[in-house]
Amino acid sequence: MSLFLGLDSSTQGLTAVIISVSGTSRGVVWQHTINYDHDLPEYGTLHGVLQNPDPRIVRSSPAMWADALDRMMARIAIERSIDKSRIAAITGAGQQHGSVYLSQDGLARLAAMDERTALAAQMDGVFSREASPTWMDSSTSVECAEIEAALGGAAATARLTGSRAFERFTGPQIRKFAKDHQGRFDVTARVHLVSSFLASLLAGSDAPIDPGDGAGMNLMDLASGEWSDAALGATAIGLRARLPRLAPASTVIGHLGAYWTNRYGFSPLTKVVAWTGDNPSSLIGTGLIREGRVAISLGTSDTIFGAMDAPRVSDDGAGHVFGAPTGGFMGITVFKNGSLARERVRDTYALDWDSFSLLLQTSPPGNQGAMMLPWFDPEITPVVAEPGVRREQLDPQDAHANVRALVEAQMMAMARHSAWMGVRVDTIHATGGASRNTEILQVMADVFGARVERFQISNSAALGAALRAYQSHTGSPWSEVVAGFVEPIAGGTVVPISAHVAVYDELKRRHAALEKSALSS
Ligand code: ADP
Ligand code: XUL
Repeated sequence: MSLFLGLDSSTQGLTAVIISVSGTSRGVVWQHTINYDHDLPEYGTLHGVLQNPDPRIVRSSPAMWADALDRMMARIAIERSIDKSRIAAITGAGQQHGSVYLSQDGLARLAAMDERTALAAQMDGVFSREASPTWMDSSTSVECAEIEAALGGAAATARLTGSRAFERFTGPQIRKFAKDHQGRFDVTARVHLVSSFLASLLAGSDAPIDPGDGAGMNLMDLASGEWSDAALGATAIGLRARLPRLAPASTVIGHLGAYWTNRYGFSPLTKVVAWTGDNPSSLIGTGLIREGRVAISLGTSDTIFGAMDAPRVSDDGAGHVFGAPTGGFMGITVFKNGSLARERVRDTYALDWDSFSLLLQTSPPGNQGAMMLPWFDPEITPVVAEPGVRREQLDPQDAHANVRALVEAQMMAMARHSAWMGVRVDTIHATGGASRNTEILQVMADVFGARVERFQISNSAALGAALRAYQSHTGSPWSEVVAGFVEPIAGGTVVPISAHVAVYDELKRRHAALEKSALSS
């Protein structure tokens, strides 16, 4: 029997999933989440990020991400039900696009962490930038325009890197840092992603970036999977020397470093596999190893994604094409006003999730014409730089109508802005924290006219990581890897109601018109 550990360093916390595989007998044996706000209050985050008066600037603490990893490993080490010596391989997933800036000393110290002292106490001088930009940051519009101009426009940038320049993508973020803080950039020896930084800590060496997370940087040539000279040149002078190498997600980058084996008694034979981004990892964790179906993740961000045989880049600039851990590609469209927007509406009317669901259940599909554009924060899809909620025939005091207007708007935006992927959606794999909410999934089923399936493990990014660790260790075919782990919950499927589907077919046209008029004003 072998164990495989998958980690997910996401916006609001770090989750671990351990799977056990012994012949045909397999299952999830342990899972645990560390929440940044509650469990590591000393870093002062709210929803995992640092507060800033400018809503476009959203950063977090790389020291906190490292500290959480240390605490998770400490927790696993004392867990009686887990035989640590049987953990054959570990890998993980990180929130995408976020970047970690290491000093020369910090880069050297990756291989020399002192096992007598907790990791958190060894972070002084490791970073050349103390606060890391996250995927929620939207402060780099100027740099996006500069990069696209240098690469021949938005469409040319998308053809080269898989996406036009997006504010949260790592390249524009690096460019802004290099322009605004040239001195700090000069003393930066390495720019890692959240994923490759944590992989480096585990392996005690400088880890590569995989094509799944690499494609979220506007720096990688999507077709070749190599750094693009043109994109690097458009971003910052001297960048190539500051980036780690690119390598497939299945690469074994080494074994657990001495810090972990000496401090906590993990086995020095445990392999560390390259990490990837949370969405590519969720592709595996929702079982989407072939083109044909999509998954919707209702996490901090709402995302809709699916495997792609060939990299068909979005014409309207809405979505992204990333590398998939299987070696192919994936299409994805991302929305920032996901769970936190739902929480805002829930809290405005003093609801809890049960009463939120009840209001959804007892209000009519189509909401009698009342609609919302829920841009509480700057939005990624469509791009909305100045946040502001729009209400159409919607009384702000009416809790019932606002709850339904929000969820309907989120689902209609997802359906409309994912059409570029060219996948005929008949089944959706739902994941993420809000996927446990059946009433939200009913609106999803009705808006898409598709069945929605749920799975036992709603943290598909951490499960996907555990499955990737297993695949990399054994070289087994993907269909064999996901079998038995990513099976729909019996009785958990939500089916579309045809009368409602017809209502939304019409409402999607009105939603498109409302969105267009809001964007043009
Ligand atoms: P991430 O991995 O992006 O940090 P998760 O996938 O763990 O996020 O999702 C967390 C979110 O799930 C919370 O912010 C919360 O809003 C949402 N959530 C949890 N339970 C429910 C529920 N019953 N109904 C709707 N949303 C929920
Ligand atoms: C993907 C994106 C988000 C983050 C959330 O492009 O920005 O889904 O990965 O962790």
